Amino acid sequence: MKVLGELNVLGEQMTNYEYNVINLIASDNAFPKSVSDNPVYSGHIIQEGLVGRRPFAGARLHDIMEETAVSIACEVFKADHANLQPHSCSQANQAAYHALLSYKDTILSLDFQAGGHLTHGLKYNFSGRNYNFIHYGVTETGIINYDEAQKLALEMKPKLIVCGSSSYPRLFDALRLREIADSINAKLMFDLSHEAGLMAGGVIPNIVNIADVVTMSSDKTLRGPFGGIILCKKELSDIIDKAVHPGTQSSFPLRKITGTAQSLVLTQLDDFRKYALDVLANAKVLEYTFPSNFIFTGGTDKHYIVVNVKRAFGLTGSEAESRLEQIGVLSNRQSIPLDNSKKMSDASGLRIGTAWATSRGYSTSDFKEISKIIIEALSGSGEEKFLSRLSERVKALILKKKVNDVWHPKF
Ligand code: DSN
Repeated sequence: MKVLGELNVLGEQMTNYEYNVINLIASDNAFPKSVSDNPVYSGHIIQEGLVGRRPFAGARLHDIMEETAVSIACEVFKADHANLQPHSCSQANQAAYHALLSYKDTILSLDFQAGGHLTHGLKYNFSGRNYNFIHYGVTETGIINYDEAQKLALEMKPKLIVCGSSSYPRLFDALRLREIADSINAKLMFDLSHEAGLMAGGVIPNIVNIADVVTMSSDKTLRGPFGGIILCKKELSDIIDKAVHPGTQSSFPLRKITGTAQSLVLTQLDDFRKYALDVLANAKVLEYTFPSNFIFTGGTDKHYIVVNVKRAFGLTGSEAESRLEQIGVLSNRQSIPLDNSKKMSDASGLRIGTAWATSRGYSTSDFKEISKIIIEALSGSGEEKFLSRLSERVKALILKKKVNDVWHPKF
C-alpha cells in the first residue's frame, strides 16, 4: 500500500533524525534498552476498571500484576496508594480534579507564565473551562510568592491548592503550601510530572506524603514508558480510583502498567541514582555557563534552566529555538514571568533540559561544550556559514556518543 510505504520511509527518516540531534527538551528522555528489550509483559491485552471489578474476563493475572505494580509505586515514593492507569500526567490531573472537585469549584495554582502547566487552569484547557482557577505567581527574584498564595487562599477559600510546574526550575516549599492549605481546610496537590525521577532516585527531597494527591509522568525524568501516575493518601484511594475509572478513562494497555513498574524498580538501582545525579550536574553546567541575571530564578535545582533569551541575546524564545534547531540542538520556547508577550511565539524564554542527553551518556564535559555552542549560536548574527561550523561541533558530540549508545528513544 502506497501510503504505508511512505509512512515507513518517514518513520526511518524520523528515527535517523532523532539519532542525529542533541535533544535538550526538558520533558523528553531516552528509554533504557534494558526495559524495551526485556519487557515483563509484551502482549497486547487491554484491561479496564478496578482490581477485582473488571468488566472483561480473564483478569486473574491482570489483577495480580496491577496490584504488584501499585505496591512497587507505593514503595518507591513512600505513598499510601497509587493508580498507574492514567494515559498521561494531564489525564492524571483531570482524574484528580474529578475526584476532589465539582464543576466551577475554586482552585489556587501557580500561574502558567510563572511555570505552571496548562492543566493548572489555562483558559484554553479543560481545567480553565470547568473550574474557577485563581493563580499565585513569583516574586521579583522569580521565587514562588508564598505570601501571595496565602493571601489569595484566605480571601478566595479554594477547595484545592495545586503546586507543580513545567518550567519552574526551583524546588518549592511543600511544607509552607501544606500550612496554607490546612489554614483553610483545602486539599493539597503536587504535580511532580517533571521531577518524579529525581525524587525516585533520591537526589531531591521526596515530598509525596506532604500532599493529599500527587500526579506525575512516567516518561520524563522517571525514564519509563509514556504515561501518568497518581499517588494519594489512603482515605482518598477509593475516590481517586473511581475518578480514573469510570470517571475519566476507560481501557488501558496492561503493558503500560508493567512497563511503568519495571522502570520504577530500576529507579532503586545505583545506576539510576548515578543518572539522576548526572542530570543535576549537567544542569549545573548550564547554570554556570549562562550569566545568572539572564536565567529565570537565577539558577536551577532540577534538570533544566529557563533563559531569558530576549534580554540575553535579543531573540524571542521561538527564534532561539529555531536557530538551535538549525545546528542540531532541540530546545523549546517558554513564557516567563513579566514577559509581555501575548502569544507563545513571542515569549522571551528558552527552556534547556538535561535528562535525555544525560540518559544518552553526555557528561559534564560534554555539557560544557554544548553550553558554549548554544551561547555562540545565540550570540552571533545567525549567518549560515557561522551556524554550519557550530553544526559540525554538534555532529562531533553526537558521533562520540554513538560509540556507547545503549539507549532507545522512548516509545
Ligand atoms: N508539555 C510538557 C512539558 O514540556 O513540560 C508537559 O506536559
